[in-house]
Amino acid sequence: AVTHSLGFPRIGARRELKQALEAYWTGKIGLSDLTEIGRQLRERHWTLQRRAGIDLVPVGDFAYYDQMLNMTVLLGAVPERFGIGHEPPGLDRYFELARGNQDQPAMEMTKWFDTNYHYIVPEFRRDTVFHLGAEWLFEEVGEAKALGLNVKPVLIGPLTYLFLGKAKDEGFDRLELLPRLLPVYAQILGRLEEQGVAWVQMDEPALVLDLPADWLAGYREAYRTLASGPKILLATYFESAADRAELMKTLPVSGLHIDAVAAPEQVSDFLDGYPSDKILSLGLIDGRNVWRTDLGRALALAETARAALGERLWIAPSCSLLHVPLDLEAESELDPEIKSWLAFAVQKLEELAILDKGLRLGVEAVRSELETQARALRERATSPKIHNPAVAARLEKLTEADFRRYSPFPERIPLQRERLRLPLFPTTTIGSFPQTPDIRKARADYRKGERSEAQYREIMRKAIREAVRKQEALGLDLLVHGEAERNDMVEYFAEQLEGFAVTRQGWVQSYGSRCVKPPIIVGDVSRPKPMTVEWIAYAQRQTRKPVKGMLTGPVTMLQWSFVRDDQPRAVTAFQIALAIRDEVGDLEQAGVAAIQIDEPAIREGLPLKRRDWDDYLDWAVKAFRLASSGVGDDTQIHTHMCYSEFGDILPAITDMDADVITIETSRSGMDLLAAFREFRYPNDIGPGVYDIHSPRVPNKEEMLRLLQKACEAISPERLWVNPDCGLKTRGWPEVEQALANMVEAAKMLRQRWVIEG
Ligand code: THG
Ligand code: ZN
Repeated sequence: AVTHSLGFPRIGARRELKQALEAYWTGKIGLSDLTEIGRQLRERHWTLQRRAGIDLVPVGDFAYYDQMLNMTVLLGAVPERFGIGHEPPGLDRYFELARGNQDQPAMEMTKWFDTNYHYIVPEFRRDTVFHLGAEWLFEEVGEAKALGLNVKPVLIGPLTYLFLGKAKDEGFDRLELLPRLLPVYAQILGRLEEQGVAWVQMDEPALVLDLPADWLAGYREAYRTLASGPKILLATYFESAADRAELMKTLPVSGLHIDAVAAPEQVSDFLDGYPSDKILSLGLIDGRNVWRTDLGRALALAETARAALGERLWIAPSCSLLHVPLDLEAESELDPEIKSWLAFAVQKLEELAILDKGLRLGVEAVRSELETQARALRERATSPKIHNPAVAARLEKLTEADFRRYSPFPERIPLQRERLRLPLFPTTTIGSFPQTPDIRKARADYRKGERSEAQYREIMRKAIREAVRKQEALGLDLLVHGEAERNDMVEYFAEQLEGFAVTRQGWVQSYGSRCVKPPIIVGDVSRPKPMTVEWIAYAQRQTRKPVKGMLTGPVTMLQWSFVRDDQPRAVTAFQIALAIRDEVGDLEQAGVAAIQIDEPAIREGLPLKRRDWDDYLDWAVKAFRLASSGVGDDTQIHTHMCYSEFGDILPAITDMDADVITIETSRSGMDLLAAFREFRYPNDIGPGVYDIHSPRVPNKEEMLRLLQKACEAISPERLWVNPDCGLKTRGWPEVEQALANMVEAAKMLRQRWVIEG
């Protein structure tokens, strides 16, 4: 079969692209240094894929910031507000789009489907026009061809491109832009054809979403218009496209790609009456997760398809490999047994090559590879590293009462107020304070063994003492310890929990130059010993004001990790919830009166199809309640969420029954609060009054205005005063100034309230 990949990680084995980008942005290297590193990475990654046996290598999956932003400049759809005009932007202006400039905020960023990758959202207006823009794609095709490679340019298809953008004019439907957009796609395809390109991959993952009928009709129009150029492989992934099978089969394209990992059952829907003029590409290797493939099963599925399709069967990973780390070989410290269960991008291509060999030469030819893989999978299925009977038994014994606080909120809140002794409009922060170079260096040195544990702990204690002292001086009411000891809010806990594995080099791009190392949930989760109590208790000993305990919630732990594929997500979430519940209990025992359990990822965990929402929200809310409900009425549970847009899940958020929720609102001028008011959110709420994503220090009048606006939506005794999010990415001087203004604003509000009230 023809083997291909839909896209490949671009950041580099040692995050070379990240280093180069950040060095360029700070003026340490020049443009030609940056573009030379980009070129080398492309060459290295293409060659690597070719050597692994990939017949058609993807071109156009590389980007200096984001592949969606590359589409925007390729289509000449740069927002007017940047004043760039119709000339294609060079890299400098391109970075301004992504990161903002003196006059203009950056283009918005949001999650790419249900992955943890963020793309730059196209901005559309009624008068948006398109024209052929940047030459980058054609240059890269030239580069790859010069290396003697068979190339397959990758574009985001016109409907998905429009659907994922945002209409910036009121009462205007971005689908109206399709007729203006298609001629530019046709031009791009024409240029690629001139370069001798035979196949173009058009990513249309929007097809797996709940699309309105007029959008579906748009697919017919679009692909009829684009039928005359190079052959088109229309790619869907992340979910089943079975609902669209009839539409897709009748589009005038030369091939379809479907995800046979996320939705293996759809293969038969597509094979059934598959048109004889099209190839079918099956995504057989999971591009979203890190587990080795059950090659026997994948080969059997491929053989079924081959019986129907013959040479018209192509095979590939399920989606772009952008979402997994590059190479497992870099993980020299990972437990060898666990390692034998895993495959990163490079290993996934090796798996694909085995499938291809099996298809070409028969199962016998790959017997030993299949055996080795099957043995690893059998060992995984029965390993004591995975199965912890005590965890299973504890889940078994849960009752309704474990998911409920003792008393309802109206009875709890007076007890909490009395215990915490907070004023009206209490001030607090979300949890993290600036991670200073000292703190980062101490952690790096400790990891390298250049610093003893005792020295490391003393540096962290000092950071905590200073954070507490600063908060006291600022006059904040509910303090935090500042999280100096944490690298990342998920990794920190994953390192300490049984059932998780962490990597040293397993970087996955999050956005631009930013990466995360998602932990791997390998087995049943449990907590061998307290994870945060010592630090919080230390902070509490430095002050008479209350200090909040700070934890990451079960849904966020799950969402930002690679998850088990051998049990439902809900079961894993409940296991994590129990581990956190133990930590909450220990914090309470240690006298901590307020405990925050962050769930920033709860909204983004929503399944792609609406029909799956209720089921997800049901277990996600339960997981949070399981983690948080073990405390007495007078212990206050906080939660925090960012990336707003939760208008549509407010009932679920209310169901979480946190005593206090802090949310991101300042960027939207408190718009979100209208939703909370309409819904009559019953518990305490802290709408952020200070946008921490920008170095700008808001003044007290500005924050007071936001608070007064908040008072119109929330009853004043329910209102908290806090920033939008954690402060770890900011510097101390701006943080101190902004928090001083925030405390001042709260005082002014209290005064007015006393006078008027
Ligand atoms: N932690 C984890 N996943 C996340 C976030 C997180 N996913 C969603 C969201 N937050 C993504 N946002 C960011 C913001 C900053 C960084 C990464 C993702 C970042 N990373 C450092 C870098 O690339 O330099 C690496 C940090 C490190 O050394 O661990 O700045 O907060 N798990
Ligand atoms: Zn946040």
